Amino acid sequence: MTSPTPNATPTDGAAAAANEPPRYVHAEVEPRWQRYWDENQTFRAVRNPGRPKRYILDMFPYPSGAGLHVGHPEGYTATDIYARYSRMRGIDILHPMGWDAFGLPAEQHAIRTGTHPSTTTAQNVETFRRQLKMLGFSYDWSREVDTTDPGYVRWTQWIFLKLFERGLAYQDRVQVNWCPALGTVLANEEVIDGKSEIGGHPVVRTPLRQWMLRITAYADRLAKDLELLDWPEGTVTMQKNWIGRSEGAQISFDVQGFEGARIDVFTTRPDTLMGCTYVVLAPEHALVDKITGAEHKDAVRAYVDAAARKSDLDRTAVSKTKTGVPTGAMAIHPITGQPVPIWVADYVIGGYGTGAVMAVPGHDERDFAFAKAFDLPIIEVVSPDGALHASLDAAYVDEGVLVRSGPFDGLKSNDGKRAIVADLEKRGKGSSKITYKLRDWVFSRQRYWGEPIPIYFPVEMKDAAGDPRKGDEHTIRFDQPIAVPESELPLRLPELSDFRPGEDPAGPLARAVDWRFFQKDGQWFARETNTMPQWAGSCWYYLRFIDPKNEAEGWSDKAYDDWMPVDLYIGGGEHAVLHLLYARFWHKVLFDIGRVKHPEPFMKLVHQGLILGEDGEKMSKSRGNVVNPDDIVKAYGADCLRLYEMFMGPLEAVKPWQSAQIQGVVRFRDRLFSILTRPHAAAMDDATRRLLHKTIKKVTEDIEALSFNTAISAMMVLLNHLGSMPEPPREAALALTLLVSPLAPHVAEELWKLAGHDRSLALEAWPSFDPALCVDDVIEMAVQVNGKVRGRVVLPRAASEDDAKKAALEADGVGSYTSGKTLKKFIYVPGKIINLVVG
Ligand code: ANZ
Repeated sequence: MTSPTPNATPTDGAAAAANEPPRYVHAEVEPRWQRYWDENQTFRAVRNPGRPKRYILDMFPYPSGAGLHVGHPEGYTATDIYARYSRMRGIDILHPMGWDAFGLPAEQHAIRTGTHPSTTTAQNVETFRRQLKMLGFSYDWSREVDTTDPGYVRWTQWIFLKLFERGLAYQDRVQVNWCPALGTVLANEEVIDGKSEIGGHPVVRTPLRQWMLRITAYADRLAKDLELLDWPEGTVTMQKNWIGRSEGAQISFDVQGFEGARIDVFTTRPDTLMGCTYVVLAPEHALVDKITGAEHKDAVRAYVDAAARKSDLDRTAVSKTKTGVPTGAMAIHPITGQPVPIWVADYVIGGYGTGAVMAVPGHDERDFAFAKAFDLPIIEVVSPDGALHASLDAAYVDEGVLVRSGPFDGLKSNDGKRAIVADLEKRGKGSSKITYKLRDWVFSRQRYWGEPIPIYFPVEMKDAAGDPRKGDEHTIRFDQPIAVPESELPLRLPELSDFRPGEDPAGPLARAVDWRFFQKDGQWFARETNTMPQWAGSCWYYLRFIDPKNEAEGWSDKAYDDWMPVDLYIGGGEHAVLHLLYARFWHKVLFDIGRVKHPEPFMKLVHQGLILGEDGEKMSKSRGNVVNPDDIVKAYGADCLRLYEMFMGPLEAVKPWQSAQIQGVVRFRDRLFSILTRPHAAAMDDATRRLLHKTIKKVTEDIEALSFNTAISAMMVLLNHLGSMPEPPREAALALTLLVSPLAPHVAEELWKLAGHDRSLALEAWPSFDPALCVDDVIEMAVQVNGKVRGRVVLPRAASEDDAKKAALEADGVGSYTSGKTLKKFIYVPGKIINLVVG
């Protein structure tokens, strides 16, 4: 199903008539090929039995009002090169694109202008699609997905119901960052110094009913399965740190004089237990009130109030001055039975471990600083070498040998941990334990432009004849959530004309009373008015791409077997933690219910480096250093933008935009066109053949390694060589056209056509190389001085006389026979004789 390749427009007709190569006019050539690819569906993803496949995925964009910026095409060009190259290797390719289109900006625009977010989103999508098509990416556009499309939302909601059925979606009252101005809860990352990241509005901490996802149930697998992945080391580490798995022990301290009151602490260092000289409770710990002595009550209460206003990050910084107050109560050391004082201090966090610690100032930096500040005893119980030290200048935090630890003296830390935990177990005072920093995921947002959560609740009317839509008094039984039946999905958003959040934390959907309340068999019900966070849609879009039109299920098993898992995933490092963690979590839940067959979705991951402005600073409107891809394409063409962004440096590197360097790739593109459209020679000389095969090898290996800048350099070298010939050999010209086509597809298609082909080169076979021709043809030769062999050199078989002379004079062992003498004669027979005649 291929139509003949498109003809050039009359702009270059005159040149053609004069029998000269047509001038290259990117503004005419590029759209012409883009239309051709579209009309011929050149890049439709088709699975051919028996062929290998590659699923090559970009992190799909949020279609913002600003349009594409030059950071987008960086990663998108990289995946496109890999996809185009792989197709030519005879591999079936799935390379899709879509829109992560729910989000706050569209909603805020709606609030400002009254335009419905779906209208704004559609306009922005239109712009993004036009811009991406203008760059010539080989997406299968028939698979485009939009997370706001009801046909997509339906399956996002379906997955939510699976989570709900399994107890992985639940409600809780949680302390949240409530931003009244934005009318929504914000993630900790979205709050900076008590203000919203977007807009700088005040944020307060308040408890609110929320939907939570139990990601902590998957903490262990999320940490462990990182091993299966070919991901950047930094990203793996960040995921690990976010999950924060700690192995240690939970230890119980009784409280003197309080029958049944027990303080549980979590520690990673049970080997230091004999050095515990006090216990600390977090200000929010449940026991604080109960055990605080009368004379300490006022101070403790004031301290607890002050702590509630600080962020966890401020509280736990190692460098921060330690603050705290004594409770007056004493804890009983579980092994020695000695009393140790109980303090309240905000360096202990309520939400981590048990919210209490056994303080060991000898071996923990924070405890050390605290003990110094409040003059508490510091005891060395772990020594690097087992020797005793009279005092410590600083906490010794490494492991070592136990000292001053009674029956455990002399044990190495590891054995000490085991022995102490075993002893505690016998006493019923402790056991080994694993904790995670990962918290459950707050999954509800109090805003309009998101997926409705498909849940409703019974409504109790005060007066049986009342109508909750009219505001008659009623109680919503949030404790009795009911799933919307799957057959009723998608649950669509109500039409609203006012998107303002308002003061009601239930969100704007609460105002759509006809949507919210409904009656069934005489009973009133109320829909959930929270919506899902923007993360939801991007948690599973890679699965929709494999089967985007399926109306019976989110994706079929057949489509799954055809395309999953994702073989290469490229996107920004800003998604190193949350998006990837959330998507992996959903994938594992889908694995457990049998809907996916691999434990992990994204096998290989690469982050493209940030492109900075010309001034070396992050691009931003306010700095005025933003480069608009539209301008670059207009001035130089899409191929040059693609080539330039790949030539800037390694894909992963952070690099500044440099306008001057664009000229370099423009020259390369123009020379490609002018040199390769010269008359072709039928024969190819040996040197050209060798260089060609070496170039094919290098470009092939570089593209496999995603090292595009070096691939371009290699092609430049070959082009220079061909440029030195009035008639470059046809075989070399065609091979270079194919090699450059993944990077600069428009000029390559045009060259291919001008060379007499009538089909796109996108499905041509990738050039192959003969390894034998890629080995440098070198030879070892003896170096004679006045007829006697004095050394050896390794030279290309056809080395020039100058090169041979230079190498011979520098050869090991030759210098002592030539120094201080003059070279009278140099005899060189390539491959046979080198003789230096000196005197
Ligand atoms: C005694 C001890 C002795 C500790 C020692 C460390 C060194 P990670 O690795 O982060 O899990 N800790 C426990 N719960 C805490 C909380 N809610 N807020 C602040 N700190 C808390 O660290 C676990 C260690 O952090 C625990 O081990 C505890 O201090 C502290 F030489 O217990 B350790």
